[in-house]
Amino acid sequence: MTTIESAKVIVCSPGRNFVTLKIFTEQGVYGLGDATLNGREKAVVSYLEDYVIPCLIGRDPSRIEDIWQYLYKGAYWRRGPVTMSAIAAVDMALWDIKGKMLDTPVYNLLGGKSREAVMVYGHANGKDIAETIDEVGRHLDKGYKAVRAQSGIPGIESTYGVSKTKDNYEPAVRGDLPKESLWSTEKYLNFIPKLFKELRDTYGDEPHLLHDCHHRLTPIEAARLGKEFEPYHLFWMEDCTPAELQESFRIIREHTTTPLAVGEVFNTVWDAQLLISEMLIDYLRTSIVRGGGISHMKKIASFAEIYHVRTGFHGATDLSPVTMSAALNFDLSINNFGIQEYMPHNGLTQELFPNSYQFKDGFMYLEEGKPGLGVDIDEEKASKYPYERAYLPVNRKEDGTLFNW
Ligand code: CS2
Ligand code: MG
Repeated sequence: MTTIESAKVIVCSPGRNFVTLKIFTEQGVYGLGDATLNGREKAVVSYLEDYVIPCLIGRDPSRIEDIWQYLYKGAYWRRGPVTMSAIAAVDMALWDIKGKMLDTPVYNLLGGKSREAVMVYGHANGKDIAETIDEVGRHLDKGYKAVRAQSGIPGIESTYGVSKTKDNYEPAVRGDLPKESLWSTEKYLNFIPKLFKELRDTYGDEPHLLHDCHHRLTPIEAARLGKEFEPYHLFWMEDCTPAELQESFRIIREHTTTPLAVGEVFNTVWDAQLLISEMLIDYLRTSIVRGGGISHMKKIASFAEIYHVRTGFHGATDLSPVTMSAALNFDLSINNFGIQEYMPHNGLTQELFPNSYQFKDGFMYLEEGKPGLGVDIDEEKASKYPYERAYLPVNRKEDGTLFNW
């Protein structure tokens, strides 16, 4: 029997913070897990170092399910993004070890490939409609079949998803306190359908177009927007309303056929149980790093499959290449795969996290036969980029009311 000999947490910041768990077996095989929680990274570091790692030493790393249950039920205080990100990191690392010990990619342990490649969507954003249209065109020229479009809103100084520079949008801002922004739902609702009319007029019906409302509408406002989007048949309208109240999606569903995606902030099946079982959504966004790892996400995806709900994993740059590698192994294998978000990490991050995936013509490919997750971390290089606290922004309505960011 092999045992877990040690484990450590590596925190690095190649442009943004990442938290990586590395678990070592006595045989010298190690596994990696992503534990990055944007804006609250150190909380997960402590949860792992102070509470979880001591419980792992000496355990059999092949007992992935038992260790998952031990960390979930054994904590007494269940669920939540910190707890479930820590459990996810352990779970990813143990699947990585299992694949390496069996000399096979993790997708083979999950039932093998159901497809050769994974359709991804890119992020196009611009300060106004014209710039956003150009950015969508640039992504289509790169071969993307699916593009998310986010635009600046006239009369609002800055909004979610629109970056000043043209590289990918990174919302976490280094500094002593969160940046505050102002928001107007009225200005947004009166404007955003125009963007998608122009996009369809410009690029026709073929490209998959997506949009992220980022938790900012009430259910009836989301119903209105979904209806106004219908002529432009979006691939999905994401996070259209805060989803703690799962039954609120019944109102949206009654009014519109625009497909709904939700769940990047969820962390267990219980956050989505009613949304899935009442078919109130079409895509579940919960990622491997947020949703308790491969083991728990496999259970959620199987539950979702019964109700025609497909996966649409979150894949912003605040999920490390370890999560992307785990996600692609998962995406390749399950039947009810929908789409994978893909925001390319910067070159330095790619250097610190050597990986086996490659974008080509709108799809992501995993290098054949790489055992485990197919990703590594260059600890020596990572040590040169220490953690710097960064906060996600805080959002207020124009009258000062604290609102959803
Ligand atoms: C967004 C993210 O990618 C998405 O759909 O919702 O940009 C999200 O705002 C960040 O991941 C938060 O850290
Ligand atoms: Mg989102």
